[in-house]
Amino acid sequence: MNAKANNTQSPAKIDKSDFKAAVVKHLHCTLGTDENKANNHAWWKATCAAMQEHVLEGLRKTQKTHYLNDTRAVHYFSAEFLMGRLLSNNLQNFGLFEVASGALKELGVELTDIMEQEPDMALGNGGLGRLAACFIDSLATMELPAIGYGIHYEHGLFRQEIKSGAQIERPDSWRDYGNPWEICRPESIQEVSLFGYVETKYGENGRVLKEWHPGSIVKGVPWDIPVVGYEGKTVNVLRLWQSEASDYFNWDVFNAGGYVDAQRENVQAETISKVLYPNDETEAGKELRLIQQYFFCSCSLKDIIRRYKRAHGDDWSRFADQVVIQLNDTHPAIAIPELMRILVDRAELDWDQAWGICTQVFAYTNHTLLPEALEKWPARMIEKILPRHLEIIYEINHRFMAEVDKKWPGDNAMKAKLSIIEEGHEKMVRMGHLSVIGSFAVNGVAEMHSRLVKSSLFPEFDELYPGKLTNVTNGITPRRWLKACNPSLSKLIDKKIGVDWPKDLYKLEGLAKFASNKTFQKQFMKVKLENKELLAEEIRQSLDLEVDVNAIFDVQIKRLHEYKRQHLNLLHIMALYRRILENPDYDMHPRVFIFGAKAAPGYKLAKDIIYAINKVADKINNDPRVNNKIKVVFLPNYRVSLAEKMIPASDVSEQISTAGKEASGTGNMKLALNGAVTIGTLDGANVEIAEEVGDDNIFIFGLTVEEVNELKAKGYNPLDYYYKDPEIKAVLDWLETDYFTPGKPGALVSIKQSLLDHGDPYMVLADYRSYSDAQIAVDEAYRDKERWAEMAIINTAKMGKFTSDRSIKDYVDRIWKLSPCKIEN
Ligand code: CJB
Repeated sequence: MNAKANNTQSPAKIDKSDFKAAVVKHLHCTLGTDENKANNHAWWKATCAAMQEHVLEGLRKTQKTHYLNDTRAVHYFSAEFLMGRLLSNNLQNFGLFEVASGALKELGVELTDIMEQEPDMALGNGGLGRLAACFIDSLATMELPAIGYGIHYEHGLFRQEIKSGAQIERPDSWRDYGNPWEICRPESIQEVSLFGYVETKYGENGRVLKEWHPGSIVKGVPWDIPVVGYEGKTVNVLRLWQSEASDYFNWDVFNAGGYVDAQRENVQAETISKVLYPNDETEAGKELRLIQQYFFCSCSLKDIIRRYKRAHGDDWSRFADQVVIQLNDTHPAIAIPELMRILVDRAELDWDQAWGICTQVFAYTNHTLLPEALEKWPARMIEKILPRHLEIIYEINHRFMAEVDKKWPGDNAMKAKLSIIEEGHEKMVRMGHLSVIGSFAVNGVAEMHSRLVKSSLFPEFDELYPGKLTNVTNGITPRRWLKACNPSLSKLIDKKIGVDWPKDLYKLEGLAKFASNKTFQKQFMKVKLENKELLAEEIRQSLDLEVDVNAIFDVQIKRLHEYKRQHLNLLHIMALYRRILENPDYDMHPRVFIFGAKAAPGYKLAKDIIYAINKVADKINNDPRVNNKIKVVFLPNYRVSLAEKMIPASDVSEQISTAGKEASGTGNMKLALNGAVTIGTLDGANVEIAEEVGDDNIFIFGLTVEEVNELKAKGYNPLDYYYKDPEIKAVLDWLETDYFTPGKPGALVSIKQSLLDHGDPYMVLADYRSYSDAQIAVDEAYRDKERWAEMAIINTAKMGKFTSDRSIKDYVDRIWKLSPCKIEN
């Protein structure tokens, strides 16, 4: 064995033989197998273990340096982190991808094959969770002291299977055979209290003291996932909490007299971190979900305070200098009353002093305007689970109401509107209001969204707290979303403009001057074709379906939601099919429409749309009259690792949400970065993408936010469009027949009903014709090969703004006020 394999030399010095020796060592010593017996899974684990040596050394150095420098750090609280796979990412970030690939080749193993063994870490639903993952990548890359805090779900987002066209949910078991990256830290276990009652006591000077006697105590066990920055200098950590039964039984409550009920209410401790709630955007209102939120916030705050006290003892005066906590949506908003409880009840600070600290520590990101996604909890539920927190929330609100009265004296309607408590037949706690009141900064996630947060969601808060509401446009990490997922394009870019772009994405601008260069166009489109061939192979494997790589690959990948309007795409596909049936010479460039989407298990219409896409696909793909002009592909189990294969192969990016509904979108950025041209509405970050690439390099259609609002105010009637536009009528009527579902007439009718009988809430029909026209423009543009290549290149070249490094810089400058901390090798 190579002696160097045992030490922790700098990754920059690792060569093929070192890496080979380390992998073999782990095959033998960690996995108890050998080169002849090992299957791909064992090779994958041994390769991860070889990498993890460097990862952990980087982590150790980073933590030591941060400790010695007593750095201010950001703590990113998020119920979701959609990490995907880590091997390729860690290899790339340490600059060891080629070394590992060569080493494994000499051992007779393909790195890309063994990478396929890694289960996705799917501890998130979609955009919000993936954003958190991109942000911690950028934080480490920019050498900023940061910790991600979340939940160590035993089961991440469900695995989707498609049976006879319909979505079936299967449990996700990402850790069944062990996860090579995570480290359990039993030395940092925390205890979390739940249920019980509050006792009021009187201390010295008549001070009111509150004592919470919990009915139940659970253990939070931390699991650390190292987060390797690009070039491997800083290795931060993602700390995820797993719930376990506490060894400690709360006799105190039991003895206090008949609190059997409290015991009955006791949730099974292990269920808390059992499963990720699979709803994207909507709130389930389930007790267990609130417990999950409180569980991870409480563990994380105690962890932060433990670390702070190690350096500062009981001196709270510097807490807000050292700690900033970013709340990823309202899911962790319960952290605000929890910190108040710790400061007032445990540390015995005055209320005002405690509130002063809180409101300098928390910042809140809003990710949606959809009313159903704005979290509210029944006050009675909070009272039962967290009785002391409800008291604190009432006290925060009481003092806040006094502020409102000062600003708008005697205006009770204003008080009712802004109150944290929504009065009604059931009192509800508005977590959005709590978050705005308890934070020093509130941001939306794209210019347009932030404008709407100010003007329509929280206008009075904007008046009350001028400057608190701001914008930070989302971004994506170019390390994963170009360098790692599209190696051929990355190499081409390296050759053209140098290798610095993954850390300074504005450098891509250097490609713009080659956009009309014929040779570069050919090279760029050759890479696209190769990527399309790879995806075609994936489609063959997954669905046993042949697709033509010379066709336009038109891709819509995102959660299934009415506002994202996958059904608009579907209606248009059906219309094209109809045009071809009516006129076999219908002139269009062949197109493959490719979808990837999971629907929340309880979201009936979303599941119906998946079913409809699959049924329409069956029919079209098997109809010889279509003559291969259209293929429809629904790739099951859309997830990060599948996105990494679809995005590099896309020609057209579908971003077709109703204007005003998509807060930002980040898939739009990933696709454009990889040279896909967007067909989209003026919604979310599409607006900023259009500004960057210019109107000639994007296909914008549909109503603007203002037009949507005007039409709604005027009284939108989808029937007007149904009767006026024969194509719309024909397509919707088609859904009612059994044409796509032989023997089952009406199986697709719920889509028609939602559009005609239920008022078409997302104005699909109002935008249909303009979408169809934009698609004709796409078709024409694609036929001009050079023009299309130019557009694709410009899209890649102009994505500099959308690196998550820029988002993080904006957070740092405007909100977090953090400084980088260099880690010496
Ligand atoms: N978003 O993924 C979610 N879940 C929610 O509950 C609310 C919003 C998405 O967040 C992304 C990251 O900010 C946005 O890009 C996306 O528009 C939004 O829907």
